[in-house]
Amino acid sequence: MQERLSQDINNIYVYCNRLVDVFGGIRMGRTAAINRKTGETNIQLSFNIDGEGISEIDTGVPFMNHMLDLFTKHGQFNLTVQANGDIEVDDHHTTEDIGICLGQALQNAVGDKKGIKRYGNSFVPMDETLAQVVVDLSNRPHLEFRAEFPSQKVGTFDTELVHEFLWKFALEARMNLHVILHYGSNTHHMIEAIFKAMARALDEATTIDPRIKGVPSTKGML
Ligand SMILES: [Mn+2]
Repeated sequence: MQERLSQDINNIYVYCNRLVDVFGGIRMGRTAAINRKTGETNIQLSFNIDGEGISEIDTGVPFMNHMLDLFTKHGQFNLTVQANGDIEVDDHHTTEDIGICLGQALQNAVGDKKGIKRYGNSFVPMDETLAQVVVDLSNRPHLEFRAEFPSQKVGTFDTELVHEFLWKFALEARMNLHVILHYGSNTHHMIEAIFKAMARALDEATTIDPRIKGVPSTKGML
């Protein structure tokens, strides 16, 4: 009940902000909604930076559902994703296009970046694995990916798609994203620790620090 209410409030923010974007005014909350349809995928996504960790994820790719669910929880975001993609081919297009939509949503939701911490760094262990993710919401897209997975598959999911997802996410969010897998042996643990560390690093980077006046850059803009 409470989750449903929170999600409804999130949707109200998103729809109000759409009206604000069209007609002008002040945006409510740090939210964004993305609808993207191509010959390969059809994706509806809504995102709230200042959420309660509530997700409603249906991508048709079970492993991505699991990753986006824990990304939302550990980042204290709210996220809904409805994706219908050509998973009869493989999970490539769907995974890549969710990365695009989530990146656009983050970039839109974070807005003018006034008062945010901008940088985030997080280490997350998962049993034998230790992952670190460092981000800079710099408006300069870059993915530094220092991870190798021992298995090519987790369930039916191709593990090479993790790089594909993260690169499109970094590109569209226009952020520096550094992923360092320090050690580990279980591929499921490794990917999960990366998504959790990324969530926590982004939670930190998007946090509003009352000491920061304006945009946190000596250039005066990001
Ligand atoms: Mn798991």
